[in-house]
Amino acid sequence: MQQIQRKIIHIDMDAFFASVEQRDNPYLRRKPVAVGVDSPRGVVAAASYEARKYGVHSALASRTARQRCPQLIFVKPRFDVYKSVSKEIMKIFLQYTDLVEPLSLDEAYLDVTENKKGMRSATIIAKEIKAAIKRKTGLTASAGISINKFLAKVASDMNKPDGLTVIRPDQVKDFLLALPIEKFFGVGKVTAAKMKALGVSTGKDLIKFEQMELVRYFGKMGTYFYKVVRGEDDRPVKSERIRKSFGVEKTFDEDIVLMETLHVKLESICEELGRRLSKTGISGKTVTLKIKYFDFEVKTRSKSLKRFVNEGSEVFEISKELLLSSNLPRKAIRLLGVSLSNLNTEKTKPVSNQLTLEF
Ligand code: DCP
Ligand code: CA
Ligand code: CA
Repeated sequence: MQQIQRKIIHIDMDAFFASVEQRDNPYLRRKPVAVGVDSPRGVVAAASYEARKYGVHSALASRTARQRCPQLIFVKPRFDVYKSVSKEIMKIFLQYTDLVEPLSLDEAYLDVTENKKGMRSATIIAKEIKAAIKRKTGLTASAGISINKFLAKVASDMNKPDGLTVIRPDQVKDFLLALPIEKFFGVGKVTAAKMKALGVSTGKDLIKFEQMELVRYFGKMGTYFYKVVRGEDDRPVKSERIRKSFGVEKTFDEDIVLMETLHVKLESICEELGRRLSKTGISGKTVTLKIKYFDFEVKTRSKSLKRFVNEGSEVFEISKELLLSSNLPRKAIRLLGVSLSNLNTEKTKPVSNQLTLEF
């Protein structure tokens, strides 16, 4: 069966928080700016491109940033403004397709294979989107265009700022062979060191490994590496609009770091969910925990069960486990949400497509 070739765009705003500050305060333009707090324990959230020349970047200690660039100007973050810019760009994306998957405030995947304007060129769509972002917000974004999420994301990062990078189907193979291993999404410092120890520094080295070997070295990620280096990544763009779920979420008055406090909040969210479930008679097989951090990054973790659950206490036990997932960022949390999906209200599949045995 031939699969249709998808057209995926990844859009990411340039130096997002810092660019918003430079837009709103002309004094900051063309100067090294760090968004963050200049206190002994503070860190840089975002650095303007002028500041990056000095080695100042996100997550760097403010103190170190100041040492690297003495004339660095610190600006306090204004999350409300970033959030409203984010809403504006999401609105632009939705003019082209409903298949929009935001990854954080400043970036999203779009599947434009079928689009609302009947346009054939994803490159022209990306150009129009960049122009609309500039017109509506005064800011620049970088776009990556390719056949899957992995390649689109790598592409958007290649010609920042104000970049537009296309990896066409006929270029995919050569592109991946030449790609440095650090650029493979999911390769952090630890994995990069492991790869180097195995003699892997580009896609060309990676593609020589059998899937089994990669799984032995990298666990589940091994399968992912085996596939993406071959240009295979069939993860769909998941829009929020078509999700069928039932949930409760709560934004806190103050961001929370302490695990004990988070447990208390989580329990009350689950109790509320349990009350609503028993009122409506709804139950579900999948529990999803949603976490929004202080910087509006959103992560979700899910667990699927073989049976339906509808009790708050049971949902609490599962979501508590999910909250402890080891690969979640450890930073202040602004919102927790718990939802159930795979609901008992969904239609079950008709039995007619069962295998019938011929005699
Ligand atoms: N952010 C943060 N803390 C981090 C990383 C990012 O608060 N450790 C915030 C500030 C950024 C925004 O999220 O402006 C977007 O993050 P990106 O990683 O996309 O970085 P930038 O948009 O700042 O720069 P780039 O042009 O490289 O995308
Ligand atoms: Ca960005
Ligand atoms: Ca981003």
